[in-house]
Amino acid sequence: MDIDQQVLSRYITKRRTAVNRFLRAYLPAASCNPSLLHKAMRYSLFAGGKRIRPILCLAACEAVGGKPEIALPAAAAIELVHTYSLIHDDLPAMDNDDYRRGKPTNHKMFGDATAILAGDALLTAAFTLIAGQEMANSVTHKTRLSVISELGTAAGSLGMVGGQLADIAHNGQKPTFKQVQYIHTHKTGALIRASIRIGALLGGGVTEMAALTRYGEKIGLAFQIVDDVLDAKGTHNTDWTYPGVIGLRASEAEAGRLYQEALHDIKPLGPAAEPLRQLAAFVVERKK
Ligand code: GRG
Repeated sequence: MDIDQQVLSRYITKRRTAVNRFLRAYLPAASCNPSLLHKAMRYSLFAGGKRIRPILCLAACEAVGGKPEIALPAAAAIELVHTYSLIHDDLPAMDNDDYRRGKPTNHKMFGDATAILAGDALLTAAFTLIAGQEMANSVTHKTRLSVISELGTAAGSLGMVGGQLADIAHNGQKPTFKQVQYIHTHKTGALIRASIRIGALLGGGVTEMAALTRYGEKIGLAFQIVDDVLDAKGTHNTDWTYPGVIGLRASEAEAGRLYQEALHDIKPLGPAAEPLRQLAAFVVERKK
């Protein structure tokens, strides 16, 4: 893969810093009442996530000729939704994980009830952010409504939450390829697809939207397949994963094929889409 590690790493660091700075300023301080809740929200939000979804959002905005600053609040909102999903996913009633982002999970630190509420508050903060002052001067009401609709649909029962339910509801049955594909495209893919579409919307993209949507779908699925492959090389149970149903080698090949197709999809966008090309390579080549 033609990936310039130094350029990409600088790009990612710059965008990640902008997202983190925005989020630090936006979220109520840990001392703000109710302090326990704000502490818990900030604990998971600043535990060291890669920020890949907001960075993809900013890159999609650039790819259609928009200034990334326009998309920054929405990109930050996407990270709020993502962090909520991780907190809830780690709960005893779901995956029951002790560690996330290299640190004890939210419920291990603050207890189940506070973790549920921290997740709830992060999810609602995402929509308050998009509807609030942060985007009022730079984005029309109509576009903001479209962003809210994209994010709500991707996060909800027809997207991430629906995929999560399918993932936890299978109770030891043997998976079919179609079932695993549904889980991946919904649980993980929907929010990544929305990150791209929201960035493109805010950048003023119209004719590019279909191509970017296809790119987002392929990169979203590739992201989860790579995650499965990394897990399969570790000690995780692989039953309901791509390696579990089609094998490790075929999963790696499938991620590579999706990457190539995603590049093909955005070929007409020219040099402005170079960050998206590099980020696609980052998604399929990452080691964590
Ligand atoms: C509980 C509503 C609800 C949804 C959960 C995203 C999700 C749906 C669950 C997380 C569990 C998981 C491992 C999902 C696969 C997607 C994935 C690899 C998430 C981790 O995303 P990264 O790698 O994490 O971007 P960081 O920490 O870098 O943000």
